[in-house]
Amino acid sequence: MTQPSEAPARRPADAEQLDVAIVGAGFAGLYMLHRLRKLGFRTRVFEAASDVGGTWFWNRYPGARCDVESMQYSYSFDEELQQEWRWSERFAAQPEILRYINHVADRFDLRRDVVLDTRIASARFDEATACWTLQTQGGERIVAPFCIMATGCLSAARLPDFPGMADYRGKILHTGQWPHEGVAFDGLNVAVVGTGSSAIQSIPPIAAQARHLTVFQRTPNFSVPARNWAMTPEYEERWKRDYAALRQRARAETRSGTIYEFSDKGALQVDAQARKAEYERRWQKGGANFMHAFNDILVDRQANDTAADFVRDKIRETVADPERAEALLPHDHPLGTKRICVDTDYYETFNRDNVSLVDIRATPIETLTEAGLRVGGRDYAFDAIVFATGFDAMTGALAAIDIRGRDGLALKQAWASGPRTYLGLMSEGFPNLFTITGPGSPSVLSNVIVSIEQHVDWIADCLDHLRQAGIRTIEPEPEAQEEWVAHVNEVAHRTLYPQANSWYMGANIPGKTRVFMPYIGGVGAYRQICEQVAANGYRGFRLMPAPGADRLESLSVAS
Ligand code: N01
Repeated sequence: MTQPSEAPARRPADAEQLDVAIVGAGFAGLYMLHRLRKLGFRTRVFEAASDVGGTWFWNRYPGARCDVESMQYSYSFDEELQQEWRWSERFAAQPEILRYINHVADRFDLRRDVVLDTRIASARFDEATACWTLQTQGGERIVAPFCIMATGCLSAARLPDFPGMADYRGKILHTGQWPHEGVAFDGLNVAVVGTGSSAIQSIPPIAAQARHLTVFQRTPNFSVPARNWAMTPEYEERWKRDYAALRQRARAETRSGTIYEFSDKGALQVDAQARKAEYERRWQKGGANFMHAFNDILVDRQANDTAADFVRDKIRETVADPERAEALLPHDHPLGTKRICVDTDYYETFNRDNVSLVDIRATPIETLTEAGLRVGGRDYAFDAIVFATGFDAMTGALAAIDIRGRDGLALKQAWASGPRTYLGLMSEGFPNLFTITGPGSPSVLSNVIVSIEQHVDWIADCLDHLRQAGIRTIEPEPEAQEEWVAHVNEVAHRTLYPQANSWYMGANIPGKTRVFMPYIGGVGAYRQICEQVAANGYRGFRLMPAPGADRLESLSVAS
């Protein structure tokens, strides 16, 4: 393990000039910095938090853990790194992933170009100079011809705006902004609002600590057991022996960028007994591998029903009180069309004496009160309320920055009826502004590190090409963008996904346009499309040459 190296970068001097400004120091921003620095670009990363880590810096709630296996949820860009790092569990917990990110930051000496505690408030494109000016919340300015948003898809935590929020005297917590000093729930009467992945992970450990835990559920969710285990030398060795080839397989041959045990059969191609046996086998092995028991679970409603029925039966078997089990059964969406949850003892927790479940589907939370909250005229008192209410996904972190492109066009305005991008990488009207894992790319439907690496590599190669070709601006052609948006939508509607009121659809945010945001075509196919676009002279992008020598100044190669 490397020692923490450099102190974080100094604060930006006013109107600091860079070649490329990167926003966000999570997995995406750090790798982007690494690539661009190697190419000789003057680059810095601006990060709102007090340290690197992105989502894994903020989501420190009890039980926070990745549901992609750690041997796969890690960078692949450096063979030595992937050989030397040792994961302690099949599914790594948040502290270990954060240690890993810090290790990477130190090992590649990235910190000296990461400016911490610096929230970017606005980004404006100036047509005359073809430069972006970023302004920090503190008023400092950074000027660069290129700007890369590595702001994450699940980073704008969302607290519902219940009346009375300010009146409540207890502790308000959000899973996505967990206090760094931790929270001791011992002896406390606690509420958790929400039953998504964050809630499903945090409910068991909170219940184990609190005097009493009340879960407020609006929509029951499907969850499969993680069956986490301590890493074995054999399993680790199996991956490391063949790491490069396995990573390549995940990148090129899978939809989700993760190697699972895939099936070439549809659920209805086998008889009921064989189907059940297959679900049972996967249930016992644990993890999202369950979703791959048959190849049509996410495209055929009847196939999906067989898997959903299996999980509902498991819930009935696990939860002792039949009425409570019934209340926990998901019925309103096909299995997996809201992200499948992966848990440790979630359903079992509802057998504890100190856990209650309140259904707020028909009677929503009316208000917070001084002592707690009110539902259906009944007052509940709590020492702490944990909001596991999710994120303004995919667009929220971008919308939080006042981004203005050509002619002062606001990104929020351009995306008012849903995000419009070409390949999820750029948006028309916003030249030289890239988004890593932006809407319209596989991003949240994939092992996100695979998608991050692909985008970072594509953007780095693109910037290198632009520099060599003397190109001043790059921007999608309107027709290419329209076609891509239509394609993203069309592919999504070949699946069951749009049937759920999910955050993929923007449905969790009141007033947000409902459109399926990520690209569901799969990381392998998507990678090929991106590569072909680049190989064909960045087909679908408008590349404008620099007038005279200006370009050489604005895209200097650091010596
Ligand atoms: O958020 P969510 P999350 N009143 O939006 C409820 C990733 N992740 O933080 O379904 C009452 O899924 C809401 O109810 P409903 C993963 O991709 C990964 O849990 O909208 N309830 C829902 O139950 C995941 O999908 C990992 O009716 C309200 C919950 O709050 C994504 O992050 C771990 C409400 C929000 O669920 C987001 O997960 C954690 C209101 N006003 C997260 N508003 C792993 O890798 C919202 N809810 C394991």
